[in-house]
Amino acid sequence: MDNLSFLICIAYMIITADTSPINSINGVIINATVQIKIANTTIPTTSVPPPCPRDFLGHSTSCYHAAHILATWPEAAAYCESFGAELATIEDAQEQAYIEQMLNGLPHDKNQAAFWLGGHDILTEGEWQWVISMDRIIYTNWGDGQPDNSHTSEHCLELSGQRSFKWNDDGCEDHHYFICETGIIKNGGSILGKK
Ligand SMILES: [Ca+2]
Ligand SMILES: [Ca+2]
Ligand SMILES: [Ca+2]
Repeated sequence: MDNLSFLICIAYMIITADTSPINSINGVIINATVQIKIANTTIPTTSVPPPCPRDFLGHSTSCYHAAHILATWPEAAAYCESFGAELATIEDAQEQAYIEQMLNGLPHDKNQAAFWLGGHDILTEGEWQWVISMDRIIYTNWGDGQPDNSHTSEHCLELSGQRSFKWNDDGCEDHHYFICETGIIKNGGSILGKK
């Protein structure tokens, strides 16, 4: 490289350097982040999403799949289990918010659609539990007036698009979309966060 080329190269590196944030003490630059462009390619610095099975989206330690299939609640549960997953469990407000965000990014008719979750009160009316773990449901996000056990026959839990994704109890034999959940994939292929 001749001297002229060398100077042009140095000038290019200075021009393309992103030196913020910069802290300066007595003229000495510290804590400067420098991003050098190589052949118009910027080295990616974004975080990597959690590793999930194909067609699942990751958040925290779980992966989710919103199935664009209409099924009864038992059919939906069986479908999820066939992929090593379960009907989704929403256990806190953060998980609820993530699932709402995910559904808003999908092409379902969200004003009409409902999505089965893994909750039910089949065993004892009014005692809601998650189907796989059998844990009592602690966090809830019921819509106004729900659960109402309409016609004394609503024992399965859905996210209701008509209710801005709040929860509703519905008849388990109704046909809705559904959400499957499974743990993220650890190195070696095993599932983290699930029994
Ligand atoms: Ca969950
Ligand atoms: Ca019920
Ligand atoms: Ca209801």
